[in-house]
Amino acid sequence: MTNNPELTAWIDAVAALTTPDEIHLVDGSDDEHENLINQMLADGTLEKLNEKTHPNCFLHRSDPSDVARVEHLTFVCTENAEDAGPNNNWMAPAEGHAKVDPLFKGCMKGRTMYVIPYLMGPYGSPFSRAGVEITDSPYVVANMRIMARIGRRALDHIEAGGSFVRGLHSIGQLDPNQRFIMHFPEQLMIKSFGSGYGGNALLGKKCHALRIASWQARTEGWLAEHMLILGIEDPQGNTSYVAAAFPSACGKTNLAMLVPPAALEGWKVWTVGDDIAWMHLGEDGRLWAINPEAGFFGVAPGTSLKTNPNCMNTLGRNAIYTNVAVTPDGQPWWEGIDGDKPSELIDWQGRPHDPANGRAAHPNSRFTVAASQCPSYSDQANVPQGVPISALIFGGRRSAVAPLVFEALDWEHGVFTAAAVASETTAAATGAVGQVRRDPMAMKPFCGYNFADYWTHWLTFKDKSDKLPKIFHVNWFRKNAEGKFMWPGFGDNMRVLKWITERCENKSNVTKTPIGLIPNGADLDLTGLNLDQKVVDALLAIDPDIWSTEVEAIEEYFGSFGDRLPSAMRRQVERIKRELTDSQKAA
Ligand code: GTP
Ligand code: SPV
Ligand code: MN
Repeated sequence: MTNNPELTAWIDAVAALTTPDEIHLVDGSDDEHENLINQMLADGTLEKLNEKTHPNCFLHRSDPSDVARVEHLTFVCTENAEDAGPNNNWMAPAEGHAKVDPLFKGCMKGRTMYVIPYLMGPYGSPFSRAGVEITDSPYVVANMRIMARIGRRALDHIEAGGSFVRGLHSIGQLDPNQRFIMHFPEQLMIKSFGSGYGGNALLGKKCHALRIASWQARTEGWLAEHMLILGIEDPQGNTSYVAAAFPSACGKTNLAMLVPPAALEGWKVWTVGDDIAWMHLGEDGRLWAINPEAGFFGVAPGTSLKTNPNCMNTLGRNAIYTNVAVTPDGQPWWEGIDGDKPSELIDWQGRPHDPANGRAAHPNSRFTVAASQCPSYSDQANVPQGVPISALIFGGRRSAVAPLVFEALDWEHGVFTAAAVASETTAAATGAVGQVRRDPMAMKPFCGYNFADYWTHWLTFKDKSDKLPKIFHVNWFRKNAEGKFMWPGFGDNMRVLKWITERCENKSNVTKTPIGLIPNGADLDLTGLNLDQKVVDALLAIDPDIWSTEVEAIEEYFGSFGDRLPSAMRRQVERIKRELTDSQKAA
């Protein structure tokens, strides 16, 4: 199958354990893909959607108990528990293997075992990394084909002697009680059992490109982050790049494909990536980012021509939809899509839609589609060295507390700000929705090691370069007393991006507050936006009382990391507390 002896030995060992009927080395060809699709149409794994309106599009309904990432069943298995940190579920590697290996025993009997060589990152990039996922799910193969660069060219990379991450996956019986997503960063290995869904099963994505890669990035001096990458072109035609980390289902895909409002004439946004960024310091001292992925696995609900036209124009063809609803004529449908709600729908579980059963599309229903189909796809997206990053943006979904935007004072304060991000939980993971939790750098579910060590790693960059990006914090999700979003969001987020771009050129003025630098009223371009000045003021206000409580919560959270917490984090807490007290006294 392959001339790489390590890979051959591993394939043989997995086959001996899982006893598949057949073994198929995935080459990524069109013929192979067509065969897989036909097989899935025949066995009901996929349903064909309306060929006229949605050419080459398919619907998959996952098991109703298998619709999102499962954080409580996700483990980081390191020799030393402290290395995984309080931010991860931990098991010793031997224990982890002993837990899952018996589940894999004979699990592919009657099934085909697919061996998918894949590359994360552009062909020819020194930053790209290879992996091999072995899976018994043809749905995973079809999705990996969109999300990563799979097949022959990835195998060439491995056969040329590169190391690769081993990912073993089986859907098992889709039993939530026999489901584990295990990571062995010291062994560059992933074992995932019992789920066919997204981040649990497409192992190149969160498991490899974040949990394993973040571990590698620390030891090798780079960053693997849960970030979109976009280019901002100004009316003069100059493009600068930013990367932004928001927690799952908090606006990365939407920001990455933003269409500026008409009033901001001449501004354009170019999409490089929508979920993951790998960043390296260049010889010029700047941070350069690549998108390791090749496709989007995006949230369907809320996506419309109004909110995200570039996305709607991306996903209408050659796409796989998971857990959306369908109209009687076979078109995908979800809450928030354009037009009126059709009187008849089939819901995400395949039943005639009855509002008594909840929403028609699952709140975490998704589309899988090639990035190259996106109208705003950047011509720099496949450049081997990546794009130079001028600003890093962090944020969360906070109905209160966090202002629309602020700028960190310097790198150390920026790392603190990112580490202190909190956000309301969403349907992207199982569990309660809408609960505020700390989600540092939007990496709570994805950092493959102790957050304290991760912040220390972030802080080391300060001494390595004086050309690091500026750091910002944003929040599109503030709500008023009626529970309505105060900021229009989506395309209008361009107004904040424009201010950020200007700040990177040290153009506009700011007001200093204890938590960071806030735009001066007139500097945030609100032309054409009919927003009451009172609302703008409220969006930018920093209330010292509310923030005192917030900083206490941050301090308490940091306390859970004990002695490993970098002293810079404590220093920032103390400074902000002191300055808040001063401003309370002054008031
Ligand atoms: P993952 O793929 O889970 O990582 O999510 P994501 O961070 O890419 O989030 P996405 O852009 O898919 O947005 C998630 C949800 O938030 C969707 O329902 C969007 O419609 C909604 N959303 C995105 N941006 C905004 C915004 O600026 N304002 C408001 N109110 N909602 C937004
Ligand atoms: C996320 O939850 O951040 C996602 C979807 O991007 S998943 O691939 O399931 O992780
Ligand atoms: Mn994501």
